[in-house]
Amino acid sequence: MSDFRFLHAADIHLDSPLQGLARYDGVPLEEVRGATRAAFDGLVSLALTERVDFIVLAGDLFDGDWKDMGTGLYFARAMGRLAKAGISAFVLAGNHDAASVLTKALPWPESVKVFGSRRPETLSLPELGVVLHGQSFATQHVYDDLASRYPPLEPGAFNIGVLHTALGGAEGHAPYAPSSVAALQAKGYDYWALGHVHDFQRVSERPLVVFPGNLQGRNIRETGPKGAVLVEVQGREVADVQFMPLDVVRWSRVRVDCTGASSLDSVHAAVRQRLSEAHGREAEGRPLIVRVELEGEAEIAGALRDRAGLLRAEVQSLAAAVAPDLWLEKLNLHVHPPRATTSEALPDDLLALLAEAPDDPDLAASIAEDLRAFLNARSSAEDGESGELSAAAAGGDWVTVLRTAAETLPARLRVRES
Ligand SMILES: [Mn+2]
Repeated sequence: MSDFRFLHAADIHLDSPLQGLARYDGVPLEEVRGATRAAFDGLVSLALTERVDFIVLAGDLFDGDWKDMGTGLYFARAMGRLAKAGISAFVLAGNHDAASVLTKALPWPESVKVFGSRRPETLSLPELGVVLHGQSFATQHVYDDLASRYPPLEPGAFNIGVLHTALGGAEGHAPYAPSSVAALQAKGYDYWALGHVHDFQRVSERPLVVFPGNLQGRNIRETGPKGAVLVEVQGREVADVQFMPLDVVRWSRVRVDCTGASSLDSVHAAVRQRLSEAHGREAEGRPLIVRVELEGEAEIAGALRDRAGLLRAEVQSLAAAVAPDLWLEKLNLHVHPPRATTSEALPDDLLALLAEAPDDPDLAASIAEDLRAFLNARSSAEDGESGELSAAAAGGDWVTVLRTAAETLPARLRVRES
C-alpha cells in the first residue's frame, strides 16, 4: 500500500447567515458574511498545495436549505478545482444538510462521492487501499446509533469511519447519532473522521478519533482557531495529524476585571491592556472580533452604567488603537458596586414591597408612574442596556429596574454636586 495524505473537515456551514450581527455597528460585515466561503477556498488551496490524495467532509457542509442555487454552484466550482488535480472528496450529510432539509440539488463533479442515508455505505479508493464507511443523515433529527451498524473492518485496507455524531453528548450540540469512544474503538478502524462538535478535539489516540471543529467561527459562541485536520498515513499507520487553522476571521471573549477601579481612566487602561493581550495571543494575522465583558466590584460601577452608550464607543476606539483589524462585537457590563453599597441602596422592606408588585396592579402602576422619568432618561441615553431595562419594566421586574436606578443615581448625583 502506498503512503498518502488526506484532509478531514466538518461543519463548514457554507453561506451560514449572520444572526443579529447587523446591529453590531463597527464589525466588518462583508468580511464576516463571506468568511465561510473564504475559509473553504483556503481548504481547497491547502489540498492543492499539500497535494493530498482526497478530502473528507464529515457533515454539515451546508447550513440548511440553500437560499438560491449560488451556494451549490460555489461548491461545484470548488470541487472542480480539486477534480482537476485528481483529488476526490467524500461527503457525508449531517443534520444541517440532511436529505430531508435540502430541497434543491445539483449534479456534483464525478470526483465527489456522497454517502447514502438509508444504510451505511462503503466507498473506496482501490489505488490507495483506502475504504471509507459512512452513513448520511436522512432527516435532521437522527437519534439512532448509526455507527453500531457500520460494517466490520476490511482487512488489509486502511479503514476510515466517517460519522456525524455528538458521541455521548456535547454541551451546546444536539445529541444526534449517539455513540461512544469505546464503541468506535471496538470497530477496529484506523481513523474516525467525526463531525458535529464545533471544536477541534482528539477524542482518542488509538485509533485516532477526531473532531476537526468547524472551519470558520460564525459568532461569539465559536471562539478561537478553526480549521481542518491534515492526516498523513505511512505503511498503513497514521504517521502525523496536524490541525491546520483556515479561518479568515476569529472570535474571542475578553474579560476585563475592573475590581477596585476608581476612575474611568483606570478602566480604560485595563481594557487597553486586555485587548492588546488578546490580540497578540489570538489574532495570528486575522481580523479578531471580540466581546468585551467588564466584570468585578467597583465604586465606579454606577458611573459606568450611566454612560454605557459612550463606553461602547470608547472601547471601540481603544480596540482600533491596538490594531486596525480588532473589532468590538458587544460590550457587556457586569460591574457592580461593592456589596455594602447595594444593600444600603435597596433596604429589605423596599425589596419586600417590590416583591408584592406583580400581584398588586395598583402598586405596580404607581411604581411605573414614579419610575417613568428615569426610564425615559435611560432610553434616550443611547445606552446598550436600556432595552433590557424597558423589558424588565414591561415585565413588572421592578427589583431589576430599581436596583439599576439605585446603582446609577448616586453616581449621577455626585456628578451634579461636583
Ligand atoms: Mn451538526
